[in-house]
Parts: sequence; C-alpha cells; structure tokens
Amino acid sequence: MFKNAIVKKPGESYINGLTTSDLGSPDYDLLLQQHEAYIKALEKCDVTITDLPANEEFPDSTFVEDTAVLTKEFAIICNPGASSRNRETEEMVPVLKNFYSLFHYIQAPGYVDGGDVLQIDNKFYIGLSDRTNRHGAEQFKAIVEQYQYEAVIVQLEEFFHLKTGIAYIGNDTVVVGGEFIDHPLFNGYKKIIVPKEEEYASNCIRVNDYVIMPEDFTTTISKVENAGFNVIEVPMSEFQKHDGGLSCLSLRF
Ligand code: CIR
Repeated sequence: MFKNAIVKKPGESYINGLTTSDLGSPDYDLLLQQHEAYIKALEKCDVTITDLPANEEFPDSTFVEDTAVLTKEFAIICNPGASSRNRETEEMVPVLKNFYSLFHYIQAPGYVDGGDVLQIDNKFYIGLSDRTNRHGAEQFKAIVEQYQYEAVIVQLEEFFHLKTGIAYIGNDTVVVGGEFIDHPLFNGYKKIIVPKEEEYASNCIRVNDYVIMPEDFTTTISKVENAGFNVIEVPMSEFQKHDGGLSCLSLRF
C-alpha cells in the first residue's frame, strides 16, 4: 500500500526544459490542467498528496521521480545525470525529511535518475542510460544490498529511462514495450506487451487499487483491464512532449 505521493507543479519555465521529442511546444494552460487531473487520479487511489509549488529555476522539476528512490525503510537521494536538473534534489531533501529519517546519497562521479530504477518486490532493476552511469548504478546496488534487497543492472539500448519501457503493476505482471518485450531478465513475469505505436503507455503506475495510464492508448489499456486491473486514464500530451511519462510526475511511498 502507498500512503503518500509527492508532486510538484510545473512552472512557466517548463517550456524551456529538456526534450528529445518532436511533438511540438507544450501549452502551459493545458499542462496545468493535466497536472491537476494527475493529482485527482492519485487522490482516487487514496494517497495523501504533498503538492509542492513550482520552481522556475528548474524547468524539468515537475518530474520529481528522478530526484529520489523511496523504499519502506529509507530514501535514496539520486544524483540526476542532466546538469540542468542536478540540483533539483536540494529542494526535495527537506520535503522527504518530513517522512524519512534514513537517507543515502548517490555521489559524483556516480549519476542516477529515479526514472532508471524499477522496484519489483525485493528486487531493484537499475538501467544504464544517458542519465544513469555504471558508477551510480553500482553505488545504488551497494546501498540496497545492505538491506537484503537484490539489485540487477540493465544496459538500455534505446529507451530514455528504464521505466520509459517497463512498469510493474503487481500480481507478477509487467507492462513492457520495445527492447524489454523479449528481454530475458523479465521472462519470469507475466508480460503485457505494448504495441510499437503505443510505446508511451509502457510507463504506467500501480497505486493501491488502480493502474493509472495515459489516456487514448486503447489497445494497452484494454490489455491491462482484461488482465483484471482497474484503470484510471489521465491526459498526458503536454508531459509527453518533454519526454515525461506518468511515473515521473510523482514519488509514491
Ligand atoms: C528530462 O529530460 O529530464 C525531462 N524532460 C523528462 C524526465 C522524465 N522523467 C522520467 O522519465 N523519469
């Protein structure tokens, strides 16, 4: 069960944030509406929301997931790999101190983005990407192994972050797209395969009784529903324009 979620309002500077997509420039009013819809979806999942104000200094800071990885016992403060995002953690630490007393920190020359970390029960998968390097992944692994978690480092081939292409939605089930569809590491799970044209829907989140998914990805949504999950759909177009998936917009714990 998750009890809490942390989100952060996107600022007007969001439009100057990082992106690799060619989906056009975000509409700020629509972006705010979509962020509100995301919060409403989380509320329906029965978590208490900490809604942080925007910080114009950090255009990408609405993607709070990249700043930390939270477990039952401790918080790991990441060291985000994009220089314009690296200091987003400074604002997150005091917020997390309201909830956690045990902290670990990823330190340079190690870099980890939270979007590259997937927890499935007692196991962490850590993706090596343009944002997460081997040094950071090894630090992360050493930290969680102290607490009897397992950790596996996964080299990404194409995806931006590990969780761009895979989500764990409980009941031994992963939602997988692209390079993860046939990836041997995930063969032990029941797989919901995301078709190429819906790859963005590979990033979804299980929060208590619901799976929150991006709206209009009808094939994937039907597959998840047919597997017995309750789905809440949310509009995500303006976040997608800046490479942001559903999971990136919150820290859940
Ligand atoms: C970035 O490039 O860092 C942001 N525009 C998108 C971050 C998305 N975060 C995530 O997938 N965890």
